[in-house]
Amino acid sequence: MSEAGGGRGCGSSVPQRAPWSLVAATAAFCLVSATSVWTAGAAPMSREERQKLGNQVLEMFDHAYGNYMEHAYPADELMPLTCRGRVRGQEPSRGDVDDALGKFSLTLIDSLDTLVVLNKTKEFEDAVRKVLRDVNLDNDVVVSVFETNIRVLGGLLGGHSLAIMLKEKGEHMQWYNDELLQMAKQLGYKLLPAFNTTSGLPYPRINLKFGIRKPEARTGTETDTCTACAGTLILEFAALSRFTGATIFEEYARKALDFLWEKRQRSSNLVGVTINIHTGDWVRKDSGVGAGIDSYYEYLLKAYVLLGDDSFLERFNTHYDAIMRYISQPPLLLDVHIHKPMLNARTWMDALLAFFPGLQVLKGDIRPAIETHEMLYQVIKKHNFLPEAFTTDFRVHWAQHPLRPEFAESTYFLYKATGDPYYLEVGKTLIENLNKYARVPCGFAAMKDVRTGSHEDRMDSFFLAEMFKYLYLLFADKEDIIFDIEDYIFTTEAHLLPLWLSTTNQSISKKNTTSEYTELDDSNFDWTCPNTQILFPNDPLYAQSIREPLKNVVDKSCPRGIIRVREESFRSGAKPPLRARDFMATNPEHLEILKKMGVSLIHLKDGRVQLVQHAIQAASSIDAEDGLRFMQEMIELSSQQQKEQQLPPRAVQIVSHPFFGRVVLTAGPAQFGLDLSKHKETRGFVASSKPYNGCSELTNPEAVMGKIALIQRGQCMFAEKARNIQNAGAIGGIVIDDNEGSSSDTAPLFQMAGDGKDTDDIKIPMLFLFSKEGSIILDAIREYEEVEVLLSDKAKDRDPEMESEEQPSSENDSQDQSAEEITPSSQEVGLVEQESPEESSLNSEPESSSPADTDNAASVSASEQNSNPMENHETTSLDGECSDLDNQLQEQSETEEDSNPNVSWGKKVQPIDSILADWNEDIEAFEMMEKDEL
Ligand code: DMJ
Repeated sequence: MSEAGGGRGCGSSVPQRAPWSLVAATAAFCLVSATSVWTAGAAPMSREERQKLGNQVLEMFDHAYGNYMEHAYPADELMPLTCRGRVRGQEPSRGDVDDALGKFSLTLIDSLDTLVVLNKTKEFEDAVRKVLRDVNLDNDVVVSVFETNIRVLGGLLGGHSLAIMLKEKGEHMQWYNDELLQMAKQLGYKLLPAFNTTSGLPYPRINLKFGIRKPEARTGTETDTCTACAGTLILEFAALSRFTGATIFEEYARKALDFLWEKRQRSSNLVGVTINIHTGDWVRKDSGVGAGIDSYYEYLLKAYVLLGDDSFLERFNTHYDAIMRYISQPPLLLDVHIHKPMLNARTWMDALLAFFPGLQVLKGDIRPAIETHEMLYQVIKKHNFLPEAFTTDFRVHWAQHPLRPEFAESTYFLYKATGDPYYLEVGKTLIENLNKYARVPCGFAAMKDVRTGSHEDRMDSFFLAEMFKYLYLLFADKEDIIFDIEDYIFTTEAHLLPLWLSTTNQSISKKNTTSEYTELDDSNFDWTCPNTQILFPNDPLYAQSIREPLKNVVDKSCPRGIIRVREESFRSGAKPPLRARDFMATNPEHLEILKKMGVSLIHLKDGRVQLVQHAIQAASSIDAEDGLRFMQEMIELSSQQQKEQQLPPRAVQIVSHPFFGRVVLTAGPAQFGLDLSKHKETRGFVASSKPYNGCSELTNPEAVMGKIALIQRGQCMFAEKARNIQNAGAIGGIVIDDNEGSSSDTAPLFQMAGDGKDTDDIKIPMLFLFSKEGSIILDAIREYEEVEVLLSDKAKDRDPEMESEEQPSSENDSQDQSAEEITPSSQEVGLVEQESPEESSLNSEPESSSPADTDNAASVSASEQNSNPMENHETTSLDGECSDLDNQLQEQSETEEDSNPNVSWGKKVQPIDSILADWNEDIEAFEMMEKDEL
């Protein structure tokens, strides 16, 4: 890594124009490169081992790319479970996630520059020819502007950048004549109508053929977009302008960025998650570094690196200062409200924020990068992958994992910055987990649920664009790559843009920009690079010493809910405010506190209690603010509690040849029969029952005896089906949905309810599969006749034993187990089989609002019997006591706040009027956030 960039652009003396061709874009923006000789800490990894791992990455890429090309191309993506292409319109809609698919061979375009990084020049040459021959950018499809920009425009530009590099080298691509660039330009013009708003912020979607407003376009009525959606264009658009000389692209992207900057919340310097593209009002006022905002920050810093424009660095530093002041609570990064940045907006983090340590490396702020990365790694070690969201006490909040690359990206940057072989070991674990849990015969499948290990029929294009690049580069030496990676910058989709663009066609920069830049004083640069002075060059144990105290942070974590505690409570020796998780409706002291906060407690006839806050009745504005937070926490805890009352999903794993456990299907549980979470899995061959609906005595008992019976949904109660197959001697049952095309990808998990009577007589396990997952088993029977499956609460490792035909079936222990009684949860209202009039009606509890709500009041109901909501939380992930470290962390964060003279917000006494004015907005924003996310 070049050291030339070390220190450039740091501190308050912002350079006029950095000689970026000297800068290693990978990680050296503010860093001094680490020594490659490691003397202590994690053992160094030999060159052979690194080569072996690099080769493994190449083989994995071949498996993913080869299967896409063979079974899916020219479709946008591979469906690795059913081994075919995902063509939009031909599969059930998955909502927004499908907006990335424009019938333009997305995965091929997204993979172009990965082929060159992985030294597959011949394949690259073939791929470029295919793109030029087959890809049509004029389809009548509505696509996301953001996704099309980062994946397709970025993919074409990355491909072009490396095509001209190869051509110049004189060996490959000699025929190439900027054709990819011409396609990129064509696409750029197709995206421009999206910017036709008074604000200059783009519409979130566009029809590739008809643009925005035409009746045929079927889009253009949206009012909101996410901040990242509007703020992640500058790298691709500026590169397109500078490559082609057509200035309009860079101008439009700059205008959108200028507008976002103008709209930042001026007292906190934070931005919200979504913004109205016409008025510029913040629609969602929560703010973090993950979903919805992430790459806006990334592009400000990288735009400075690529374009050398000081204003981008100034903006980035201003935001970064705010992030470190409010959002960063090391090792956590927690969303806050833009107007009240000392208030946490939620108690969980999303997986997208895993890119942030990488960005911090690029900035040169290594310590928090190491801390957050270490925390994320421990979450990964616990669940094999990073769940889409996890709570502050590291429980799974959203269990999916679509093979996201962000953590690998940060690992790569941290390795480049520290040279610490620990990060190579981290990369090795990522490789192992991908092969062990996500690899299927036809590619790599996203995880539907990291807890069960079940799969989703999905392999996103970013997996090829990013994951393999970062993993390969992690283990590669300079000579393993056919060009100098440090001459390029990575876009958010890991596409490569050459740094020499900074000096090409630069006359367009700043033209038509609307923003006035305020003078920024030195305090804006507090977080800019000072850490380089205390970094590791002379201390090879630096990174390890930061990680060490965090090594048990996940395992030893205690539920903490919202961890930030307002400083003045401690300074004055007063008790910290009452947290929703601690609240006991029977504790007189708590009731007194509620009263002070303007919260009244209403006892409902059905035994529940309802909380209503009238801020105006609070004893002071501080108490009113505490009341607001208490109510928000209560709402969040209630919804979390509801979630946890759901039965978790189960897994059906096909273990016979040729699957050997590699295909794991998401299955819905039953509220009766053997509870697979409490007992050993059930393993057996499958057989279809006759009649297939299982609604009467089976006519083929000999076929299902000792096997797992397949039954179709419908025509009678689930429990009746279970009894019929049990009487015929089946050891388990799988009910397959009769709604053709239904899939766990698109429908919420289904729990099979009992029949309203006693179901203790049902001893066998019963699981539910949607039609698409069910047809994977039915197809397997057609093809291989004998199909053996494992029913469990979590997929088992595919160890070699599974591949052995001799493997004895797990004993079916259904006979000696009594069925578990399951209390119906509110979530079941929409999920139980609707087939019987006898079905018991289920209450939704707790309710989230009261008809008594008035303008200035919010309410939440909670069960009195259950007045401490945390008592119901699962504790399996908690190892008993809080570690000292945890307390230390909390104390540390409190002390840091105490001693930080900049943190004065919390001390301000806000007038009651202003609290009231913000009140409705907060509740609305919170409700919207909940709606969007749940
Ligand atoms: C990628 O498409 C990009 O990295 C984007 O910025 C957000 N995340 C996905 C992968 O997770």
